[in-house]
Amino acid sequence: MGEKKNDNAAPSTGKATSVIDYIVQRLADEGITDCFGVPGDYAFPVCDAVDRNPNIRWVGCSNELNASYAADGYARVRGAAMLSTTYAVGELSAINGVMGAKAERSLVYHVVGMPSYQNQRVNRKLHHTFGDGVFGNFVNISAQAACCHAVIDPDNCMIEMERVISEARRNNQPAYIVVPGDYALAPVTPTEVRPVTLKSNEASLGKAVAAIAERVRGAKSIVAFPAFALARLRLQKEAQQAIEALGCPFATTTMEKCIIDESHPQFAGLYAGAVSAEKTRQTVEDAELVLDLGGISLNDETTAGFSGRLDSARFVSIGLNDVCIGEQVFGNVRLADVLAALAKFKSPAVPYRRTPEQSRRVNGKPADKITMDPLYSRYAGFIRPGDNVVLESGSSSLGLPPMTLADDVRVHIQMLWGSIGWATGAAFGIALADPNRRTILITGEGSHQLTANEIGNMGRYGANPIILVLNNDGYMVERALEPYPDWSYNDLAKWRYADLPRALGCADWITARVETIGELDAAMKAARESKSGAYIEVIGGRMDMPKALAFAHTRIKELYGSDAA
Ligand SMILES: Cc1ncc(C[n+]2csc(CCOP(=O)(O)OP(=O)(O)O)c2C)c(N)n1
Ligand SMILES: [Mg+2]
Repeated sequence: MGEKKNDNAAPSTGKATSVIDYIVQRLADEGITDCFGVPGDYAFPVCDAVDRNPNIRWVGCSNELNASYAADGYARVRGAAMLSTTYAVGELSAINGVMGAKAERSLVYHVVGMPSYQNQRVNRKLHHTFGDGVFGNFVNISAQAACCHAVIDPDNCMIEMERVISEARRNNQPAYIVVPGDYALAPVTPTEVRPVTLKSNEASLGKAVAAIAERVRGAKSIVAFPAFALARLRLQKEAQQAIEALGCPFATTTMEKCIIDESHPQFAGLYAGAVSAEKTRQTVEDAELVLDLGGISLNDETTAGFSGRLDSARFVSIGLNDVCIGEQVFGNVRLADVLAALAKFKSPAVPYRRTPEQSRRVNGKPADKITMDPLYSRYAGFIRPGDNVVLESGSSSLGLPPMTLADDVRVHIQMLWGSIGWATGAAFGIALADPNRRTILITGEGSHQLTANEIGNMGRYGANPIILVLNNDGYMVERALEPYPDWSYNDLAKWRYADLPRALGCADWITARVETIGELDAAMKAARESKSGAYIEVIGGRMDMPKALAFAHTRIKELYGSDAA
C-alpha cells in the first residue's frame, strides 16, 4: 500500500557491508518493515540506507514528535519499530514520544545520524549545535529516553547492535543508536556475533514457579491482572491459558482494556479503584492473592486517584525478567516461561464464572443533541471484532473504557505517560503496522490539535482510519479537574476540524460534522462502509463529561496532593 520503494536502489540483504547498511538490515531482521522519521543532512546516510534496503521502507512524518508516536504505535502492534531523526533538532523533538515508549514498554529503535567523526575530532562549529565544538551535548539526553544506547563506530558496530537489541528486547523499551555520518558509510568490521536469545535461568525458574505454586495453593481467593506488557510482547494467548489453568477471575485496568476478550467467562470487569463496578471491586480488593502478570501500573490514572484498596503484600508480581513475592525475588526468569509453567497448573478450586452483565447502553433519539452517555454507547456498539481502537488521553479515555467491547478488539492507550496528541500519531503507526484491521482513533479536539497534521501522511501512505474527534470547545478534562472551569487557558482556536482531511491532501476521505444522534449514526455508517479514511467531528457540550471524570473532580486532593488544584 502507499508509496513504493526506489526499485533502482541496490539491495543490501546479505551483503550489508557499510556500517549503516548493517544497522538497517539488522533491524529489518527483527521484523521491522517500516522506518518512521524526518530526514536531515546528518541523517542522510540513515535515510539512504533505509531507502535502498528492500526489506524496510521509509515512512515520512510531518515532524519528529509525530514520528515517535507513530513508531510507538507500530511497535505496540509489531513488537518493534524503527525511528530515524537527525542530530539534536530532530532527536530532541522526538524525545517526549520516545520517553513515552520507555514508560509504557514499547520497543522503538531510535537511530540518529550525527556529525562526522572528522568534524567532531577538530571541534568544528556546526549547525544544530551550540557552536561550541562539543558533540556530546545531546547523546546523554536521548539516551535517557532509552533503556540502552550505543555510539556506533565501524569496529564496535556488530557487537553493539547485538548488545542493544538484546537489552531493548529484555526490557521491551527503546534503544538509542547514534552514528557519525562518516562512520556510517565506512565498511563494518566483520566480527563474530550471535543474536542473544533471552532464556530463563532454569534453577531460578524452578524456584519461582514452586514459590508461586505454594502461594496459589494456600490462597482461598485469587485474582489475576494481565498487564499491558503482555500485549507489547504479544503474550496475550499465553496469559489467557495461564488464567484458564488457574480458574481464577481476572480484572484489567484501563491500560489493559480488551487485552483478553471481555466475553471471557473469567473476566471480572474493569478495575478502576472506587469507580469500578461493585462486584469487580470486591473480587479484586477481597482476593487473598493478586497475581500480577507482567507488571501492572497502579497509578493515579488507573486507580481513579488511588481510590482503591490494594495491599501490595498480597501481590505475586511476575515481571518481564523476575518474579517478586514479598521480599523474595527470583531473577532471570522470563515472563513467557513463567506463563507456560502456570498454564500447566491444575486448580483444585471450581473455576470462577462471572454472571454476565452488559454495560448499560443508552440510545437517545435521532434529533437529540449528542451527549456523552449515548455517544460512548454508540462508540461501543460501533466497534467491531478486528478493530484497532486508539484512545487519546482526556475525557475520551474515561468515557469509553467502562463500556464492554466486542471480542477481538485491540485497544491502544497511553495512560501512564499521557502525552496528548499521542493517539493521532500512534494511530498512523498502528494503521500501517496492521492494515488488515480497521484503525479507529477516538480523540478530543484539543489533543488532536497537537498532531493533526499527521493525517496528511495517513492519506499519503494509504491508511484508512476512522477518526472520531470530539469537539467540546476546549480542554474539558482540565475544566473538570479544577474548581474553576473557565480559565482562558482551557480555550482553543476554533478549527474547522472536518475540513482538515481535504486541506491535508486526503481528498477521497469521507468527512462529516455532526451535532445530533441521527447525524452521528449516519456518519458512522458511511465511515464503516468507506474504503478510504473517514473523519467525523462530533460536537459535544462544553461541560458534558463522562461519569468517571465527574468522580475525578471530587478527588482533586488525592490526584494533586493538595486542596488547591
Ligand atoms: C503534551 C501534553 N500537554 C498537556 C497535557 C495536559 N492535558 C491533559 S488532557 C488535556 C486536554 C485534553 O483536551 P481534549 O483533547 O480537547 O479532550 P476533552 O477532555 O476536551 O474531551 C491537556 C491540555 C498533556 N497531558 N500532555
Ligand atoms: Mg476538548
